[in-house]
Formats: sequence, C-alpha cells, structure tokens
Amino acid sequence: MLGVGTGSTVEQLIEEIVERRIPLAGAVSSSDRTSQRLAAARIPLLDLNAAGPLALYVDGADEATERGELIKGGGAALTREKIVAAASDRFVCIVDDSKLVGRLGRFPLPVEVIPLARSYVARRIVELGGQPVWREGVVTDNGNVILDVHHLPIDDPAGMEAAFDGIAGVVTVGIFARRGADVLIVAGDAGVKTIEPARR
Ligand code: DER
Repeated sequence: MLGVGTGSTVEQLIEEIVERRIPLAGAVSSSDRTSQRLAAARIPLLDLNAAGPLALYVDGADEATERGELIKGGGAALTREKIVAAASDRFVCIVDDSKLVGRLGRFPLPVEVIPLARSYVARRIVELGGQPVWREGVVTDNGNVILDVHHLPIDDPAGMEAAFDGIAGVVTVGIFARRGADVLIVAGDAGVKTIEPARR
C-alpha cells in the first residue's frame, strides 16, 4: 500500500506507474489534487483510516538537507502530507539538487493556520524571528489558511518544528524533521544519487 504526496514530482511518478503498468492495489492520497490524479490513473483510492500502517510514502519537497529534514507545503498540502508520512514505515523523498541545502529556511516556510488565529499566529511567528506573509486567496483542503514565513533561520529543525506546534491555532508547520525522509533521491545534471540519512 502506497502513500502518495502532492506536487509535480509525484504527478510524474503517477504517470510512470501508468506507463509502466505497475500494479497497485491502492493508494492513500495526501490532497484533493493528488486524489484527482490517482482517480484519472484508475488507481484505487484508500482512506487512511481503513488502510492501516502504510509500507511506503513517496513525495517531493521544497527544500531538503542531507539529514533528511525537509520544508514542504509549497502546494498547501502539508497537513495531510505530514499525516500520511507519519503513518508510513518508510518515507522516500524525490528532489532535484537545486533543493538540497545545508540549512533549511531559504524557501519561505509554509504554516497551515486556523483562519480565526491568523493574526495571532503571525505575531507569535514574528517573536520567533520570522516574517509571515499571508498566502491570500489560498484555502487548504482542510479549510484553513497558509502563512509563508520568510527569513527564518532554522538551525534546529526539530526544535523549530516543536516551537510552531506549540502555538495555538497552528495546524501544521512545513518543517518535516521529527519525521523526515528515510531516503532522499536527488536528481542532478551528473545523474541521480540516493542518500539515506543516518541520523535515526
Ligand atoms: O507542497 C508540497 O509539500 C509539495 O510536496 C512540494 O514539497 C513538492 O512539490 P513539487 O514536486 O511540485 O516540487
């Protein structure tokens, strides 16, 4: 049973699955966008509650370190992505080498927030040292809003993830550190390399 992330990378993966006629009993989706792609590919959609633990979750990322820490949420699907990743035994993340960084934070950090809490959460983010920008017009699959946090130095990804999780009104922060990638597949001009972060 496969967990499927969101974005252009996994959409290419779905195309490959179809082209190569790889049989899949079913997949758990991380977004309405991915559900539509899976349905179009005639891959059966499974509810996570019925599927139980998943063997594998595959997704892209907006930024990644060689330790498997990630920033995700550019596509506003971070909450369901984090849930499906957490419910999976193995998380394989596919990126190109432009997304590989020594320290997270160049990509503005997405945070999914309950609409009522938007201004309060923004003030708390300023206290943490970031500059939040409301992604106006975007409503997540869960009916919430997104703040993109600029210029936030993320020296301790797991600590920063926990700090955001402690703010009332934050649904999910786009730092995936406590449950990061188990395997990074990194594509570049010189070819594809596989990194298995040895931090666990
Ligand atoms: O928004 C997200 O979380 C996406 O998974 C993102 O991290 C990767 O998107 P891409 O495959 O379109 O680059």
